[in-house]
Amino acid sequence: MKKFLFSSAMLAACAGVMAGSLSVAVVDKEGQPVPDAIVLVFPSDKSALPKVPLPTQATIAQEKMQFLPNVTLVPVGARLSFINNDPWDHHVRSSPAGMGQFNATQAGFELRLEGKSAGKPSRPTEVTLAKAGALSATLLGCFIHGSMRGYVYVSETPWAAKTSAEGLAVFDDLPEGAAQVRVWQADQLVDLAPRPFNVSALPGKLSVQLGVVPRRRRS
Ligand SMILES: [Cu+2]
Repeated sequence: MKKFLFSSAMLAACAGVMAGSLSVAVVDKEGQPVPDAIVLVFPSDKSALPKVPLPTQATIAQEKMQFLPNVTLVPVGARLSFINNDPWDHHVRSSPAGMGQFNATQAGFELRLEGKSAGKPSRPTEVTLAKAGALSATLLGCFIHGSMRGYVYVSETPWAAKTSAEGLAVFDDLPEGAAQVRVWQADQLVDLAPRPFNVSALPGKLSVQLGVVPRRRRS
């Protein structure tokens, strides 16, 4: 029996870092779930990586005067592809969004995107977010259409997720031990304090409340 236990421990050690799960619920000032918030986890144990890495390529469409998706989450070094599906031109610019440590350190970009001609496929325009080692949120706007707003969050940690329609971000394979949890949301201009969380074998739950009620997006 003792021998068996010893073997299991050895197997676990061979399989790598012990993992735990964490579900983060983001709610607004009024307690309502917040979709499209970015949840970032910084485990102290950095020897493991998520099973599913963040996508290194993302496409942002311009459709009916909106950026789709409205919030894009990518890792440092990711390529962004812009596709204008509107029949008119968009002149997309990026600029820093938010305040404090979530401020952008990303070099800005400006793209002139021709309107889509009938019967022809849209031509994508690419941008690489090469700036390393920085947390940043970039506001996307359009010089021509002032109401257009979109966001790109470039994550420095591989443990990052966008909240679902229910305001949830779920991490299934976090390294066990101490971690810091941060939340970014476009309308939350004052950075929220990082939340310490101890990841264990038991499923963890954390609720983070914004100090604002985000503007509801047009849809
Ligand atoms: Cu535009």
